[in-house]
Amino acid sequence: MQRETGRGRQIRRVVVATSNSGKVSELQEALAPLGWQCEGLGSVTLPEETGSTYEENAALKACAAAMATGLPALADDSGIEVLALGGQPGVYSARFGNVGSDVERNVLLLEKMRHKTDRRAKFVSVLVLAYPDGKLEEYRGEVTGQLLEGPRGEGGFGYDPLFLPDGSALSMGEMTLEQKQAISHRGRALAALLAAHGA
Ligand code: ITT
Repeated sequence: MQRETGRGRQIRRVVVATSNSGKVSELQEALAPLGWQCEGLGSVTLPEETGSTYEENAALKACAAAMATGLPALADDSGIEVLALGGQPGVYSARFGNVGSDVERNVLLLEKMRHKTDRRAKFVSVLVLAYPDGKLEEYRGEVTGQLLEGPRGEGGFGYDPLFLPDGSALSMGEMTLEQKQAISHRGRALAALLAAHGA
């Protein structure tokens, strides 16, 4: 695979290569200024995330969707890294504790953080835009903050209700989609993608 640098190529349609509905909303909303037609995964199944980095896993997902559809495909691999837990769950955030739901993962994370005073954490997002010819573009975004002692807000998805971004009075679960996009890890990665494509 060859990684592209510089300005992105002309695109009319793109596959949003994620099965996470929260990510679909964020990606579609952010891509609107580019005028790209966003397609869902349809019958395409994303591969197992066998990589040990966000970059590898995002590339696996984006390439699989691009190969299967013949269209450029955009995938996100992301996670939350908690300093007091040595950076865990990180790249394994979706599988944390091998429990099934966002709520169960949040309960587990709060349990592991009980009595911990250092609550610093960061979200990381890596976007990979893969073309059917194997070329890749890669964009990364991060946001630092603190883990709350309990959930706040009903918005967003995943660990959002537990995360208070630095400089914010609102948890990411209390933000509107637009507020979250303006400061979030994925919002920042998307801003880099938009800039590279001239938006
Ligand atoms: P796809 O692989 O289909 O895109 P996924 O949810 O499995 O969906 P990841 O493998 O990238 O995605 O796992 C990232 C996990 O990290 C995700 O399930 C959330 O629990 C968490 N996460 C990532 N971005 C987040 C965000 O913006 N807000 C809250 N939690 C987030």
